[in-house]
Amino acid sequence: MRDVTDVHEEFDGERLPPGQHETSSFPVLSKGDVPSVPADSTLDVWGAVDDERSIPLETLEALESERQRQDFHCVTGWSRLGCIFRGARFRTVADLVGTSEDAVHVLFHAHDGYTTDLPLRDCLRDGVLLAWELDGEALSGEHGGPLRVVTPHKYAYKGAKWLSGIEFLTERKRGYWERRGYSGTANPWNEERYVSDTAD
Ligand SMILES: Nc1nc2c(c(=O)[nH]1)N[C@H]1C(S)=C(S)[C@@H](COP(=O)(O)O)O[C@H]1N2
Ligand SMILES: [Mo]
Repeated sequence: MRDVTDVHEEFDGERLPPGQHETSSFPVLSKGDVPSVPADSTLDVWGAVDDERSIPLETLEALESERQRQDFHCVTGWSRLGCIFRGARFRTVADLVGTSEDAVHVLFHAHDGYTTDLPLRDCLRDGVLLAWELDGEALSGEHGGPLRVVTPHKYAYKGAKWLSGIEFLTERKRGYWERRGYSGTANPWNEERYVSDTAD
């Protein structure tokens, strides 16, 4: 198992980022109800890629996967330390479709209409997983099953639950919360919560 709970060292911070408190439960935070995700759903990948694809979830789960220990920081102030996720790395999927030379940004799409965006380089890190397992069990619906993104180096709104698509972009498009004033960069150790905290 890969342990990425040391990611705070890269940002010269403590394991618990400033202004966060630790919770042992795993709260659920969604903008609406849990959407129904069809059993035969696919992960659609399009935009600035060589090979646009609709990947059946069972194909995705047959790719090389990894178990990781990660911390999870919600922008509203709670952190759950030491979550064990299993999933495929974002990078594995990027390699599968081949990213165009001018791809610089990514917009994640979800079955509840949620979107969130990140620079491509932030998505290619080891810790960014398309996850289907949490703490040894299939990811529950409320936590984003069957497939969600986790981004341990960012506030958790960067991790789309009920992932339906990945759009590769040549320039930034903003996601759901990013259009409503949340930080584009979302670094928990710099407390980049709202746009006024950051450059963008
Ligand atoms: N599709 C979707 N993904 C989402 C959200 C959402 O509303 N819809 N909320 C985000 C927010 S703000 C957080 S903190 C985490 C919460 O994940 P959890 O409910 O598993 O704790 O999911 C993120 N991903
Ligand atoms: Mo959040």
